[in-house]
Amino acid sequence: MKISLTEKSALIIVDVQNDFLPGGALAVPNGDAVIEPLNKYIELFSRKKLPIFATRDWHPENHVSFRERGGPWPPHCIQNTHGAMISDKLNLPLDVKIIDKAFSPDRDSYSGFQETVLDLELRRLGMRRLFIGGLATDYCVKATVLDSLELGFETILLLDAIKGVDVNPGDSENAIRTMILKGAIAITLEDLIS
Ligand code: VGL
Ligand code: ZN
Repeated sequence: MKISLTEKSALIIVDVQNDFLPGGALAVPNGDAVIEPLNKYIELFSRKKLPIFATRDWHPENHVSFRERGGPWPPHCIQNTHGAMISDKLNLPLDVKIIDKAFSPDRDSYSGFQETVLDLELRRLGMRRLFIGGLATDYCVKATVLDSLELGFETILLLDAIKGVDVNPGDSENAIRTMILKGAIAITLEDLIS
């Protein structure tokens, strides 16, 4: 499906952090495959001076989602550690807007909108159309896309710039199906008219 980059378009890059990449504490299989396509989207948005946001999973050391507290995950993305840093292979512009999330010890949240200023910032800038990619398809990308739709943004899922954890086989496919069912428009780079 062809879609154009309007002046009200923003790019949202979800959690492309060292811990979610090969060698990281919670590596997403082939997670690094999102970097090259994301760099192409970044280039297109930068060229048009459109805003680029990058979210970070930003947990305290004792976060409730960690196994030692009964959660499902090994410790990952601990605030200010190397694992929590956004990959330096991503060519982010200097004026990228970083959105930290899931920073409360006793609450997990997968969405970039939950308890953050992302919605406020996007509205302040007059953005209506959000292009969303990153990691992981079946967790933070899904939650961010569903909140984006709920908040009334035109929501574009970047199919060639997402990878999932797939704790259960098919989780990512199901997540993609759900996002599309709820109204997300799935595209790849060649669908973009700029
Ligand atoms: C994520 C698992 C745990 C994600 C974050 O960014 O998708 N997944 N925390
Ligand atoms: Zn997390």
